Amino acid sequence: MTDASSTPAMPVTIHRGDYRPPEWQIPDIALDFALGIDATRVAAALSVVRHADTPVPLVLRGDGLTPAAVRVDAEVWNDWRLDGSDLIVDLGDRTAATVEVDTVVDPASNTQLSGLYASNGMLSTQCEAEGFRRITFHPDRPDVLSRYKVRMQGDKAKFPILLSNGNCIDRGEEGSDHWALWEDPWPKPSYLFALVAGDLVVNRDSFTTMSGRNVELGIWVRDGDLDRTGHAMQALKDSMAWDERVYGREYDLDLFNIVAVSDFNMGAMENKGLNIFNTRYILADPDTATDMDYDGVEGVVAHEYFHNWSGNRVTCRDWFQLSLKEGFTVFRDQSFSADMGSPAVKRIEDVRLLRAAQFPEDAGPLAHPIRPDSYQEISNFYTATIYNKGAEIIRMMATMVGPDRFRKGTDLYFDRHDGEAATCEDFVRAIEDGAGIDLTQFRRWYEQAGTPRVAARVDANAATGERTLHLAQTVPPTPGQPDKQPMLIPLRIKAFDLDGGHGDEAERLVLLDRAELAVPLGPYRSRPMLSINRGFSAPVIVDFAREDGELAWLAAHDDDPFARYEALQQLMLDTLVAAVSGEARANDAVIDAIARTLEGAGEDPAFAAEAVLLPSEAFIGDQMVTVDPDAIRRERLALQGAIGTALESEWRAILAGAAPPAADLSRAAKGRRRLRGVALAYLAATGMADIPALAFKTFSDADGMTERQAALATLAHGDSDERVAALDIFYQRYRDNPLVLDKWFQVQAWSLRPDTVDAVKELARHADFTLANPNRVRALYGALTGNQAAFHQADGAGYRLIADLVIALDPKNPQTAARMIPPLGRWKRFDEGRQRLMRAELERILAQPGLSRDVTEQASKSLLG
Ligand code: B3K
Ligand code: ZN
Repeated sequence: MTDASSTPAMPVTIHRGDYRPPEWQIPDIALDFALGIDATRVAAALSVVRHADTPVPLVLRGDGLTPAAVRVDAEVWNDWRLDGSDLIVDLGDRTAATVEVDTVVDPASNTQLSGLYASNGMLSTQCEAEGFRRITFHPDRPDVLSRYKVRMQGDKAKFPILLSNGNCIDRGEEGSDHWALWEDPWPKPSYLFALVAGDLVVNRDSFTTMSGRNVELGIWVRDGDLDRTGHAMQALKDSMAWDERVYGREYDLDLFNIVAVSDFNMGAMENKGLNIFNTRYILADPDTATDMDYDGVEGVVAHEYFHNWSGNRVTCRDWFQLSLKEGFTVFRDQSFSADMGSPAVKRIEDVRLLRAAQFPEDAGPLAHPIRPDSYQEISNFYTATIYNKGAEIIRMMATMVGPDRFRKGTDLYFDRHDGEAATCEDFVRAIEDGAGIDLTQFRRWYEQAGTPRVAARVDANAATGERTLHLAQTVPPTPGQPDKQPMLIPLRIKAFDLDGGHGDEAERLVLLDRAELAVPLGPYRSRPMLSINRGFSAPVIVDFAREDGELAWLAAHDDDPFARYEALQQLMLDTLVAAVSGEARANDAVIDAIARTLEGAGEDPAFAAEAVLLPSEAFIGDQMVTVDPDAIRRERLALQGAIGTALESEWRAILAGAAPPAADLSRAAKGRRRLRGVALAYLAATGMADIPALAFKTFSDADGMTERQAALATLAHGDSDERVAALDIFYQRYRDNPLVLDKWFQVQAWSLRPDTVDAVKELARHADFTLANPNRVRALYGALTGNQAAFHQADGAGYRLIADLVIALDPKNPQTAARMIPPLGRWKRFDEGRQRLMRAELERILAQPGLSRDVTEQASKSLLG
């Protein structure tokens, strides 16, 4: 297998409107693997059935494969040819046949981590979206569903454990080899195929389903990692119970296996009955994982488990429908995590992620609707838009109909489409029919890209005191979509009456379904306190001119915690944007609001910690016409320092008590640790002389990773001897633990120090840095692109570093290389000097010979702006 063979010179654009049903279906597949790290022989037998009315050849997609032999109905067959990398088999006028194709793949040299690859001496697969064609010739499209029987044979010592989808129905030995036969009774698309062979140990448990069936659960890891799998196992059992309770969905096999792999392009993969995970989302113990890592494990285990219904039992007709499974499954995992912890904090985290990752995507050259109309490389569409905006679209439907009717809709969806490859339209129609709602206009969320803006204003009839809320929406132009239609935007609002007059204090759901809408609020003696888009009921930007004191009032009194958070954030944002624009503005209102939030922190410290965090540098930049990264950094640090100084005693009091024991993972303990991290960061921004020693003490005293990492990150921003000592101690202690070593790279790339770009350049030459591991690449370079002032250093050194990375990584791992490009594509938002430098780097990338389709698509679209 040569990686270059998957690199066409001219990328072809695939259009959603060109969908045609498959001409051949494959009800059954038998695969026989003779396993080897450098050479695995794959014998595939496809039982094909023609669905086209007239004779058509069978087209089997391949990527880097050569057929070693082709047989049809057990006879050697010569009526085949290669068309590019695809195998075309002429079957004459047959309507059914068994087509056998033998291939050989080289897992050791598969650095793309797509298809069958070797990682740490074990073999594993990643087939979504189009990796199966790197293992054997196949239509490799999600609307071809088959029952799989998989035989695998290999050296007992090298591959003691042999796993695939479904149930193991037979096994045996042959000399130094052993073999296993797996059968998956559920028809599935090729992207859900999985195989793992290696030296693994298992954490076993079981789950009894709601109908009383016993399911054997296994989490497979490398020797030595077993004692870090407990949290993932608990999360799995919690997910299984939750999906039964909330969606009525029961697991459907006797076995559910998860394997953790250290080299993995994404977070995890929902292969039927055999989920494969990035170790990052399985392994956790208090010494090595932060509370946030624990939450990540729980959320991703749930996400992949939930795919068993939303994705596997009902799959996607084509890849344009990706959000059908991803948006819905993200919504399901978000709801699960909210139920397991704090709904308010979870909502804040999800909205923060949406604003950090999706809003910029929607506002830039790579903007696309949650159901895209075209793509060149589908791997580039595993985006925040498909996933996170997709989840918001599902959430809006749920908000509009309420939980009971939503459940009727999803029941109908699963009933109607079980065993099928469905479309987003199928989902919307099931919600319409099951929940009883007309979603005609709502469908525009699937069609139109861009984040809608809603301008809101309240006026009064002087004679009657009657107040009216005026709403006006605009959807910005995006690539290929210059003109937009009005969306259906559900806004939860409440107008508080501060003056004791008759007011409408009940929350209501306003459906903004046209360009402009006037909503009567009722009579109020004074201007009502408007709380709008409560709970972030719609993924939009609301522009509402506030009078002095309003945001502070809402931050203190709104009965929706998300709205309290939002008001305090807006107050901070207004203050920061004014400062960056050179307007003098007092910090008192922000400081008072934070003080008040801290007073109530005892009840919900996690909420308080979230609420008092300053908006990120990137989010401040998103509010500006031209982003000034240096001024944003300066003013944000200045405000942080001012808050640190003004509330010094409060922060010190938070830190004075002992930290909760690291093994205490209760909501309260996690919240207190989070607040302590925030307190330390505020104090550090003051520049007070004793802070490095205090941070170092926190670092040294820490009995777990949450406190240790927070203290290390704080020290990493500064210039103290303690910084050098802590980084060294951390490195020596964890140099053999790859996931923790990632943190060591990451905190240095996150540093607010002026020399961070140079430090990253240096770290890339560190003996422990490697381009072969996507986690390590993201830890160093991904952290740099998230460090706004460093990445956008005025001399362009940050841009150059990322472009150099993309160029070096593309021949090895195009998927991960392409994911580093979008930050360079935001050039339009910056000053002319930076624009020129960013574009020059995109041009330099595009000038490289033999670029992958992945990088070509992302870089060329990014250059267009
Ligand atoms: N469905 C996988 C994504 C795999 C994509 C690979 N290019 C992970 C998930 O969303 O659950
Ligand atoms: Zn998913």
